[in-house]
Amino acid sequence: MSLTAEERATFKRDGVLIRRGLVAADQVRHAVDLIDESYRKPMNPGDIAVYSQRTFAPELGDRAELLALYTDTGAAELAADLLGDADPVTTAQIQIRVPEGEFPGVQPEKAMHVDGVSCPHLDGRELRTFSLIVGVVLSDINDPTCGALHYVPGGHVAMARWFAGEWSLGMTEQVPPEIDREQGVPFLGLPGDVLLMHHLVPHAVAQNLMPFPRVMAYFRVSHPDHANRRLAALRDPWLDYPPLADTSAPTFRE
Ligand SMILES: O=C(O)CCC(=O)C(=O)O
Repeated sequence: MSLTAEERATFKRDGVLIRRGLVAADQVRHAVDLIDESYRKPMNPGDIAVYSQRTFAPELGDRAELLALYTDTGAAELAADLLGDADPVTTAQIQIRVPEGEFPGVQPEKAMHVDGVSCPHLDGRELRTFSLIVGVVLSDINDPTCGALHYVPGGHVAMARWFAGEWSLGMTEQVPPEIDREQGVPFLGLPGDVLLMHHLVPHAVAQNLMPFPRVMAYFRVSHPDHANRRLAALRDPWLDYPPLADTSAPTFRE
């Protein structure tokens, strides 16, 4: 499976690409059944904050049914197509937005950020970056108020400029003020839809005002050289994307 020329251009411009229905219904069902079983166990509201920063159902992170959402659906091929080459992915992250009505005040909105930089729960000098995030929708996300991910199209270019010119390691700001003020575009979709998002695209996550959980599985994908050049990859959005590096880069909202 590979990307079309139009998809490449979209990814280059927006930093985001969406493939609807990439994951087959039975693959979705196997994953949902597993997560559902774990979610039904009594949950301590105090743990939800920790799960929201790391992963829900940490015991399921290496389960074949979850990893297959990335490895056996064509998503891994699309990632390799963007990056030229990619390290194998060995864990799945489950992110659930719990219904606000059931767990009031426990899971506030997540502010605009890029993953792995200036994380509030980590040492500010520690980078836990990667190249590409792949998100698989596992519940109906038809309404932004059900805890949708909101992303800033083209924000990867603005973030690279900020990282290169104004940011320094150890700063607590996660994004510049103009990005912090953005509402972002809600990523809406149905189970089986897949999002491929550049590591520098800023995103926020809304509270879930619906009565059912919003469930996503995420896979963090790295170019094999990423770990040796984390800082440089924050400042050059195409360093980890050799197949895309030779075409001209758009500027934010050009
Ligand atoms: O819950 C989500 O959809 C995304 C979570 C997120 O932004 C993160 O884990 O960094």
